[in-house]
Amino acid sequence: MSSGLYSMNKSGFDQTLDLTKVKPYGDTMNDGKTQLSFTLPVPCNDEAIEAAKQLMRKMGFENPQVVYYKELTKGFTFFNCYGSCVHSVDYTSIRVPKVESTVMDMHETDEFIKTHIGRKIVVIGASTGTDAHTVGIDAIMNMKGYAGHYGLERYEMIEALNMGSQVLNEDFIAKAIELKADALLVSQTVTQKDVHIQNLTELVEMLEAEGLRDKIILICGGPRLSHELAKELGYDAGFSMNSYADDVASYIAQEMGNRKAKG
Ligand code: B12
Repeated sequence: MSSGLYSMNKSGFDQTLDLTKVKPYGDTMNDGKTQLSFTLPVPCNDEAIEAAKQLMRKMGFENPQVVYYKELTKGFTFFNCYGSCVHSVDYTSIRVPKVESTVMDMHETDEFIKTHIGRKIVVIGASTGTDAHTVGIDAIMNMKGYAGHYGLERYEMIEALNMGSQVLNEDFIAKAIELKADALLVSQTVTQKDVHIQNLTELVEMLEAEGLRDKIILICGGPRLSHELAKELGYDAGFSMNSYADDVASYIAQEMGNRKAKG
């Protein structure tokens, strides 16, 4: 290991990490090496390969290489390519809005709820609108949990109801009223044609019309969502990939505690 590094130094490879000019890392620092894949709506031939390379140069990649290509169907060709990215970003200037809460495990959250709320809290979740993806919301709510994190159904101090997928916003709100929900969890996986924005915005508007928006902690999640987008759309918090029940349960408990403290 150390002799490898030594020889790399001797061979003159760039080892400088400048966080104000970060670019992809392939074999050596700052080589910009990137893999990307895309499909072109052209027949699978030599001209298609050349078109893919020209596009990559226009995208800012030097030394474009097509390492795999295949006809998807007549008139469409799929490519896997490598190239060296000429651009860089200033990592030091990046600030991403995040959910501000301390992540606790299930037992800590249950204790927190007992101490600070003094009753079980009601959480209802669903994948709303036309969205048929259930795995994300199940990962958060299911008793068995996901990736070693127990879901909300397992929490002693949370009454959790998972309504499943393709739940209409009307039905979601009706259930929230019936069960006096403290928090609503919306999962949106499909973002094609911005359908998630429509669904998520409609729910906020309907909750406002019912006079419920301020009384409920409203949370959305999904692989293409972010806390920043969630806030823009009128949600209290948004969670994305690699989030677990612990994250959202901690947030709900602490947010309810904060609201209670403020009166
Ligand atoms: C399984 C799957 C399906 C299954 C769903 C079965 C089911 N019961 O869920 C079926 C086959 C039905 C399906 C259908 C479709 N699918 Co699909 N599907 C997938 C796939 C392969 C996996 C999704 C998944 O389960 N991920 C695992 C879970 C655990 O991850 P997750 O959802 O990100 O959840 C985590 C976080 O995001 C977060 N989270 C999620 N929700 C919430 C909610 C809250 C409140 C919180 C706090 C956190 C949170 O926590 C979770 C755990 O960390 C993805 C591709 C992929 N590999 O991701 C495509 C994918 C999501 N599908 C896609 C598409 C396009 C479709 C269809 C439109 C295809 C079609 N033309 O018919 C249909 C849509 C049907 C519909 N009406 O919704 C696209 C979406 C593209 C986009 N950005 O819009 C993807 C990305 C595939 C692709 N590359 O094109 N699909």
